[in-house]
Amino acid sequence: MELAIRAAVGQRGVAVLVIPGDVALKAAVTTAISEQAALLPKAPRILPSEEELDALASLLNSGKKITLLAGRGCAGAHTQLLQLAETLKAPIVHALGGKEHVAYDNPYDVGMTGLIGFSSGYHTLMAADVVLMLGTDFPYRQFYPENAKIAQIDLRPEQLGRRCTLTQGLVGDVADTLDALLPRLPVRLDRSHLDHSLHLYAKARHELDDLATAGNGKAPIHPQYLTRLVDQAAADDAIFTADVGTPTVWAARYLTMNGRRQLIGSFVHGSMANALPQAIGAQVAQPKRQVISLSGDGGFTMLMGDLITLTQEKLPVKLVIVNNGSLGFVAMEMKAAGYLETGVNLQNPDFAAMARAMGLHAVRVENPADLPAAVDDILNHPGPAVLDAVTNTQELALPPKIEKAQITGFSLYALKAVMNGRGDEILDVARTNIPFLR
Ligand SMILES: Cc1cc2nc3c(=O)[nH]c(=O)nc-3n(C[C@H](O)[C@H](O)[C@H](O)COP(=O)(O)OP(=O)(O)OC[C@H]3O[C@@H](n4cnc5c(N)ncnc54)[C@H](O)[C@@H]3O)c2cc1C
Ligand SMILES: Cc1ncc(C[n+]2csc(CCOP(=O)(O)OP(=O)(O)O)c2C)c(N)n1
Ligand SMILES: [Mg+2]
Repeated sequence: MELAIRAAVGQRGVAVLVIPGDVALKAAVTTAISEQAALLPKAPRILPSEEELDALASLLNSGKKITLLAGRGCAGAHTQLLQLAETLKAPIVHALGGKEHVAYDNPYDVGMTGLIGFSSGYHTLMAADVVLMLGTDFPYRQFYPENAKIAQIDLRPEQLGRRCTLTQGLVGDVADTLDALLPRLPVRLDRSHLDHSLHLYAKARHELDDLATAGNGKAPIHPQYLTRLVDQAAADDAIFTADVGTPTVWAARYLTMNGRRQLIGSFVHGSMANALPQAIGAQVAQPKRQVISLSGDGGFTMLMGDLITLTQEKLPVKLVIVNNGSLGFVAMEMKAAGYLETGVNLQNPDFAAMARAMGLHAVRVENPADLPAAVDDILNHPGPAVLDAVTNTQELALPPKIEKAQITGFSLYALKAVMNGRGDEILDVARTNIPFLR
């Protein structure tokens, strides 16, 4: 048991202890248990060598446009990260895993990059001549600049250079390594790359904010508006979980982090139906905190039986269903690849009525005008509660970088839709996506 505890905590992972049934039935031997300090030694300081730190300092000093790419490994390193950005006058782009640790109270934040990121995150990374990756395993190769020099700091050597070709790889803890690096860096004065990136970010943010409204006040509800309302009404230390699918997109773009909130998803494995079970786990672990599951209708219906767990275990999880009647993310991928979407429409029941029959408090909303009150009602309900929000089916979340192939694919989709007599749908798609295509 002690070995398993040390392995799990020390290696930041999972340890599996297998106990055969007959052993479990035997009387426990009374051997001494290790003292706390021996059971859980404090995490070691992991630092690159002096020569490597000097080499990194000179690489950074050689850069004209330095961009920092920050990920989940920046947890607990917010102060050092901001000091580094201030010293280098470098914008900070984040990977999704870094959102909760990086983006808050951060005057250097220029948003996320990647398919569902912000255009500013994409452009800021691509414009760099030197990139420093900090505690990130950002996976999408086509989003790394081809001609920049890239250095990476990671705790685990096997993570270095996994996603792009490196000029330098350093094994180290982000906070400790930056503490040792900062005294080696002269303060820069040139803010041009930073200011340009911040300008792009403000523009991208503004354009996304424009979509998070009640629109003309008529149904259907925009999922961006739903997420914005949930964000505004959620507790200061809420734990959010988001399903794989468009709920991940809305969470990445419209949830505000503050250093106390958390965002959990199946970001690495990308497995659907994660939000409800993750919310159950989070609520059991943190009974006093507000836990909000942003579920897709597809994801939710895959594990719908677990609603009973909420009533049975008296877990006050707030379940927000982004009910777009579709496996929306996959529909979008099909369209972008030039296929006419097939097999993605969902025939849903009234989820709120169903939840009420299972003993939960539940509200169904179809009209944007009813949404603010419904969100408040669900989030303030003392027990488990379900918000069934009927949202727009055609709310595409196009990538910030639209590849030529994808544009061709999009028109191929349109052509196929016309030939299939689904002209109305194309108009819907066009209308919803004009702001993205501008
Ligand atoms: C539908 C969907 C769409 C997605 N789209 C995007 C997208 O557009 N953009 C995006 O960014 N992601 C996206 N993701 C998530 C993506 O797949 C990755 O999971 C994510 O980018 C990884 O974030 P990360 O690098 O911060 O975290 P991780 O993958 O967890 O990497 C963290 C790294 O930090 C290291 N580390 C940990 N602690 C420390 C420490 N103290 N010091 C140093 N190193 C440390 C770890 O060894 C690891 O290598 C999407 C996921 C889904 C499901
Ligand atoms: C177990 C599993 N099956 C299939 C997929 C492929 N997939 C990714 S997102 C998605 C659709 C999700 O639909 P929904 O939960 O309704 O969310 P939406 O995108 O419509 O908001 C699918 C089928 C997956 N990631 N995991
Ligand atoms: Mg859906």
